[in-house]
Amino acid sequence: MLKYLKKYWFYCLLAPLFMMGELSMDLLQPDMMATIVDDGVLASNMEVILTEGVRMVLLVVFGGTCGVLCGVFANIAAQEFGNDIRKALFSRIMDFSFEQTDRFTTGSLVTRITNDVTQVEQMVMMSVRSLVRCVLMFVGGIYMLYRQSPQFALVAACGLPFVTVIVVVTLKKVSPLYTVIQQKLDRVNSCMQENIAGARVVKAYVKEDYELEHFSGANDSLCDTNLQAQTILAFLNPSVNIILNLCVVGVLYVGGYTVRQDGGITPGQTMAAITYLSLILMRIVFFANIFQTFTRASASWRRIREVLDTPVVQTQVDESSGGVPAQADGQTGEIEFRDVSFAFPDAPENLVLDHISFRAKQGETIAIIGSTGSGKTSLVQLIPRFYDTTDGEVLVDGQNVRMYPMQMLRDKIGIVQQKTELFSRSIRENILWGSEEKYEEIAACAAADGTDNFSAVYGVPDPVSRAAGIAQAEEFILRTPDGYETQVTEGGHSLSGGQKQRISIARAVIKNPEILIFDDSGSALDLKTEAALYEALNREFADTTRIIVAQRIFSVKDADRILVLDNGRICASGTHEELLQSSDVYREICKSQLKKGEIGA
Ligand code: TTP
Ligand code: MG
Repeated sequence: MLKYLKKYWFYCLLAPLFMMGELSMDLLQPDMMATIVDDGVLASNMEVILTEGVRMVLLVVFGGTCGVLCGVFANIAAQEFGNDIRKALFSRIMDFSFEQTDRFTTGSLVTRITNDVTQVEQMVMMSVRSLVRCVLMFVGGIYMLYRQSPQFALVAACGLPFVTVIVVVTLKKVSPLYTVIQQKLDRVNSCMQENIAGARVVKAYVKEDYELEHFSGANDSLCDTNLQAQTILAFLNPSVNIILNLCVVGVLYVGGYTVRQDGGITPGQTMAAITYLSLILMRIVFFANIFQTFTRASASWRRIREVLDTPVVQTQVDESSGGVPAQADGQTGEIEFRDVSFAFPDAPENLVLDHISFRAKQGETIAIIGSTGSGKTSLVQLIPRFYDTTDGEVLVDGQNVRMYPMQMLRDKIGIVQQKTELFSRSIRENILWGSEEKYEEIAACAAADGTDNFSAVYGVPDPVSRAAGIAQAEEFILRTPDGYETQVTEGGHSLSGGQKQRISIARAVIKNPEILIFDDSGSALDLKTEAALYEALNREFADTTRIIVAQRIFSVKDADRILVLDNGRICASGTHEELLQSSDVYREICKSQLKKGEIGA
């Protein structure tokens, strides 16, 4: 934690300094009050009352100013610190692999980056402000009490052990509950997240009440634990107050007993002593508060550390396999699977891919067909290394994908995933997303030498409209009122399934990658549009290796090679005609789709 605080050491130093200013004023006041009572009121000396009174007011103003400054600096330190941690967390979460995100759950990650950071922030705030104040006030209070009379200090010494025992017992009971509370908060957040994101499904199944109950369960459980903690804490203040009041009785007794003796304790001193006594004993309660904040924060910090300490598996280049590959000439977009087996890390016994071997040369179109759950998505996800293989090797341009720096590998690949994800920005930004820098460069070059190179090569002045054209998205985009500037709502809810798919295709195409992967990307397109898409791809991306995952024979029949995937195994491969001859599975798929007239020509 110090690593993150180091940057703000100056504020962490200033805050306690001003705190000391405020505190000294607080400690001096009861003493001055004693003077006013003893030398002013009892001696009927108006002058003392006035001068001491004015001094007190001035000190209060000075103390208040110090207090404000302390608060400001403590806040700067805590907020900036929290800000840094949130950024660090966010950046680490962005680097997570899919399985790492799955393991933490989205709800928990959201709690960690919001609530947990707030707890830790609070702790920093407390450390530089309340903790310092507490310690100094405790020590200073004892000193001032002793100054009034050593006998008073003795009374305080009798009360202290009792208060300490009460506080320690309470804390022992409460502390473990905080970890539980954070876990339960995770559950509430997960539940909320799922339901807000899945509101459409919940409504479609009229499951609001059921989900409400589910949510209430998680919420009640959180509430119970919170109540449990608060109930224990509720005993703290009254018990300490009892001890405090007993001590006050002690002070009054000592004061009353000696006040009549010559040179004994004065009434003013007795009054001051009572104030100091409550200052000292209440500090222990405050200590308990601070300790609670620390316990909560340390539970939170542990959870933050879990995220920050999670190693980024994905971006690590596997050094054992020989370091970063050099770009070999003439090898652009070759893919090879060498005896690849794969199981998801959370279910290692369940082989999703079973000894897959195939090779795709530059410019080839490989189609993968198979029933749902046969492992098509899993297979293509291994190419951009969303997951690592369990066994065997995936090679791109003759090099194992594990050897590439992530950016280099993923720059080669344009993948349209099965589940389209759009951002709540304009259509143009969604398409350009991931390729902005590249096109800013082109635009800058064009502006510099006055030639429109892009137009010269592609016949269209704008890469976005070229990509949209290839993806067959241009037509519907231009029909929207704002064209490319139309804002997409969160999750792309303002667009149809097919429209979203086409924008995702445009986003992959605009990268001009060596390898294009379409995971079921034609599924929401009508046959005419899909045919136009493949035609455009053949025209513009003849040299790009294409992998097309599909369920429909229509989408795969023109591919150079079709792999028929069945239960994680390639059960047949070849062209459409070859497979019609050789593969029963393929013929079955054809037959079932022919009935619906989908196979086309
Ligand atoms: P997929 O590879 O997703 O199957 P698919 O793409 O062929 O199916 P679809 O046509 O419906 O898109 O899944 C293969 C198997 O892997 C399936 O049995 C479910 C399992 N699986 C996991 O265990 N964990 C995961 O995270 C995913 C995505 C799949
Ligand atoms: Mg799939």
